[in-house]
Amino acid sequence: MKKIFVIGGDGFCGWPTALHLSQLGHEVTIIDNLSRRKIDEELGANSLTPIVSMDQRLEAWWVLSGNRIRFEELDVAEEYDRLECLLDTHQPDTVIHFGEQRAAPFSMKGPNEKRYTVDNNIRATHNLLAAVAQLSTDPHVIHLGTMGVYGYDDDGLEIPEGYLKVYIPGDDRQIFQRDILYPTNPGSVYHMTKSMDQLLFQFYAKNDLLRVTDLHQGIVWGTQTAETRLDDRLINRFDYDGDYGTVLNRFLMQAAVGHPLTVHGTGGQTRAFIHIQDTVKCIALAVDNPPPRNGKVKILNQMTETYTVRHLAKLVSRISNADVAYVDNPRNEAAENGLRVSNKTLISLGLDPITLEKGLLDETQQIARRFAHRFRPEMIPCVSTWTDRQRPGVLKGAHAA
Ligand code: NAD
Ligand code: USQ
Repeated sequence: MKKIFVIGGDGFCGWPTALHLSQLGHEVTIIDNLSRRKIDEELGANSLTPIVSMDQRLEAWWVLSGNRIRFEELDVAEEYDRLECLLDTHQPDTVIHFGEQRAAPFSMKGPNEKRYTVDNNIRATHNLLAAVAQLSTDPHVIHLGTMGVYGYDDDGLEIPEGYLKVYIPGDDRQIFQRDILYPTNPGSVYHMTKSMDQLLFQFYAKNDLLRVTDLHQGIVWGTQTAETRLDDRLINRFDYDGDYGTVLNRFLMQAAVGHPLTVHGTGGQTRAFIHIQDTVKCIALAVDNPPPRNGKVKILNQMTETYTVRHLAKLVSRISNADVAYVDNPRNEAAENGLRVSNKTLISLGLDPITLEKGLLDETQQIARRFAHRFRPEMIPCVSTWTDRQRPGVLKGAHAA
């Protein structure tokens, strides 16, 4: 069993991961500055599910499971000395890094949010790497990256796991071969920070021989996992507002409250998806399978299915009778794109994915309908526009399909 630090362990992916690893017998410490809860307050938003304080969460877990999870309230981007001291004192085997500002619309709201996202994310990642490089032990760093670093060029190529073999013709017809990071093409300031993270990992893996796994994750849907279901005090957060709510969870919530499903533009954007239960399984697999100290970052694509946004709307509409509304797209993104992704490593390690077809109805009934009374209608529209050429994604002027 391992000593594991979970940075960002109060968040949507981090909390169920911390519980799952604790359930498996690992000794877990959560590090979080609780910034996600503070941003909700600033935005006037809330999790659809009622989440209790970190102290109450951990007390409930202790009573139910008999396992203690330690918590340190710490800003990884700002408090370098405390971070280094914690790592030195506890000497974790694995550090899982979820601690970043993760919403693309929030990162595009204005200069303050752009600067905060870059400052927070890049400094958090770099502080962690600099501190780990200082240690005498050699913890495995697992980072939650994103599929969005690859961009959404639609030319039919299956996106490989992080690296691309390229053949470059030289002057004398000699062909040079290189293994390069797949060229990044981020679509928001948030996604750009994840592209920049990649270079930080590449450098520290090469220079300090750090062992790093970067999980390029698709959009996570669902709410509950086997552990968060055990008690309402362990419930996971469910974001539905125009900044933090991701597309499928927003559609599920909209269907539950009788709001038309807000498809941006034509809905021809194809994206990669994964259920939250599979997220925690993948991370446990990554914990068990660290890369060798070979100077190279291990990059895995952590996704299970791809869908267009309009297909998702159809699926949700079919089980809920919700109307579908095509609204202005507030984002500067391709109206239509294809997406083929290789996820062969996690499948080969034993991941058996939860599919949308199987999990959707359950999710709608157990979470979206149950907590529908908590939703704030004013939080539904996506009003963060990428440039002044885009319009907010509001229902006004849109037609129901
Ligand atoms: P979240 O916002 O719910 O959780 C992030 C947590 O990190 C929060 O609890 C926040 O308080 C904490 N945090 C942020 N900055 C910090 C700092 N400087 N110091 C300490 N703690 C800090 O986000 P999430 O949905 O759980 O995402 C977790 C990670 O997974 C992110 O890096 C995100 O980019 C990545 N990811 C998420 C999704 C998704 O669909 N949610 C998909 C792909 C990748
Ligand atoms: N969309 C709609 N209607 C809505 C909300 C969104 O049509 O009401 C569309 C968006 O325009 C976009 C697509 O749905 O084309 C996906 O948007 P999203 O908010 O669900 O996902 P995204 O902004 O890409 O970000 C989320 C997480 C982020 C993670 C990323 C994985 O917030 O942390 O990195 O998914 S990925 O998309 O694979 O890069």
